Amino acid sequence: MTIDPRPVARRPPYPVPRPPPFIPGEYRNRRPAGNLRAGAVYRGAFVNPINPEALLMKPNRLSGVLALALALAAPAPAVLAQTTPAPADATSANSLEPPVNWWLLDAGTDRVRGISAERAYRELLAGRPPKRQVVVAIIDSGIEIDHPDLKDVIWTNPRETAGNGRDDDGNGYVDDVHGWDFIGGRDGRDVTVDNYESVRLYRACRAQQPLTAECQGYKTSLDKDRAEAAETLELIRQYGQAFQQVTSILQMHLGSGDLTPAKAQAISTMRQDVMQARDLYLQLVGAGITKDVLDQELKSTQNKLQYGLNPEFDPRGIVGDNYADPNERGYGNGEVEGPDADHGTHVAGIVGAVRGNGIGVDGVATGVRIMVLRVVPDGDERDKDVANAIRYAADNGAQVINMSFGKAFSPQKDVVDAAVKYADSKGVLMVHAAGNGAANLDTEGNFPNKYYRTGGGAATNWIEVGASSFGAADSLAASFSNYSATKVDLFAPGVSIQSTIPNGGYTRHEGTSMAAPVVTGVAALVMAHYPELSATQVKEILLQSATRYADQSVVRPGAQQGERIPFGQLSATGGIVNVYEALRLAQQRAGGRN
Ligand SMILES: [Ca+2]
Ligand SMILES: [Ca+2]
Ligand SMILES: [Ca+2]
Ligand SMILES: [Ca+2]
Repeated sequence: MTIDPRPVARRPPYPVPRPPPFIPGEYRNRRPAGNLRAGAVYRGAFVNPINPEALLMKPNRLSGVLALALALAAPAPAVLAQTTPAPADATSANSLEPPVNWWLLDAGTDRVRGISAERAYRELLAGRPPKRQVVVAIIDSGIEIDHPDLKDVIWTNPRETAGNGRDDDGNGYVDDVHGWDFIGGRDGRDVTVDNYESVRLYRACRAQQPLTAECQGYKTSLDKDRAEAAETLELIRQYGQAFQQVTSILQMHLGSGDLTPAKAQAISTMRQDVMQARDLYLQLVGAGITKDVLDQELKSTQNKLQYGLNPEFDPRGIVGDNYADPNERGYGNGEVEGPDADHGTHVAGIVGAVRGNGIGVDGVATGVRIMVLRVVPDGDERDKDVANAIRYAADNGAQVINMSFGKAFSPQKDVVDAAVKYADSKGVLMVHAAGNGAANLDTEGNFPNKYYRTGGGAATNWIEVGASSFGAADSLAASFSNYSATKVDLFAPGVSIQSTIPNGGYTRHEGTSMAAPVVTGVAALVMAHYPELSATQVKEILLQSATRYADQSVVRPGAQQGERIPFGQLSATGGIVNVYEALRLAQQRAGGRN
């Protein structure tokens, strides 16, 4: 196979973002437009003008930090002289958020471009229970299976006895009760962090001296990434200091009691330094930045240097497989939550958090059971594990597979392709997130994908999903979403999506990682109500019934100067998935029965 040695395309620093004007009656996306890049799990989109691709697995708040850091050029105390007044509505971090379930609402009746799920349940599904349970495999970072809003919809392997140390159903996996963890060891240990694929490629080729051109390419890329991560680390440190200074000035002015946005807003004084600190503080709060967020970013960037971008670090020994054999099966462990299930738990809730149980959130679909396949570490997932997880899903009854992850290199793509081909032949629908690089996928590698590397051809039962947003009409495409008029099929809501997280919690995340499970949920719901439809038919129904915004002029993701482009040029359909219309079309296709 050929390996593309080019580093992922880099983009020059983007212009300082300014908040868009607030349009009454429309929800505003507070995220500044900019260049974004994320690999591994597509959680959030992370604006990092210095190192677009090194910032993986980040909470999205950093975008605001770095944007502001850029805007302010230098950290405190100089920063205080350069602040601009905070937007009037920045007094609460929540004031710019859309309704918590905006993505389930209807463009017509609710004036927000959701997927019309609530309307579908109200008008089409009332009194109509699903005709079958649909098993949805979620290949991700692990899922909290006892989350109160998920525990009733987690798949249980009917033919496996838990904890007896035997492979009761003979599927090659011992005690696989709710799925499988492909990045854990027999002894119960789990991989938490791993390298990026380009680092593994460099490690594999560096012994041969002199380095081949390809290997030199990986090395150059790695050196650059490390230097940039170090710069980012310094920036975060400086920004932490500035934040600290601003809050201590305000705290001192206020005297006793906690500093809150409301208290800061109420401050009025002749003292310039206090007023400037107040304005900057309100800007920070408006961007969702807290000390915790900064601490998190610091830790995460340190991890990157220590693990993700460190060729001397290789955690694979924990798994204990023969990594050289890409066709090996059966390694891993049956504990599927793992050490950091935030991303996978969030994805799972979007698909199937229990509706109407009076707690937490409502997922898209009723009638689903979620199979948990843990493959994605903090770092790049490995092809062998992706392939095995797809095969596991296809062999153990999954009808839909959600894949909210991706990477820039895929050295064993043939193994993944074979698994995709297998799942495709068994009529399993695969849904993949397009990624958060604000990139055109026509020109940038993004794996896995439906195109077979060897022999040509592509999977049929595959949907590639970009992320859409609420807010002004021209922000319909999320500013971080990858796109392509041929390689992305449709868009789905992926900004400010409230869903489940570990420890029984809930939070908002953004990313194409959130958009893919919206589509997965819609597909599963259609399958649950129309068992007679094939995966291919369901895919066609979702694409054909998507709400078309082809002529809507939108800001192109990653555009330097807010360049506009028709939404129709960002995907094959120019549409956003819609449950209501999908169910209606399914009804017609199924022959008008029910
Ligand atoms: Ca088994
Ligand atoms: Ca067993
Ligand atoms: Ca485990
Ligand atoms: Ca619920």
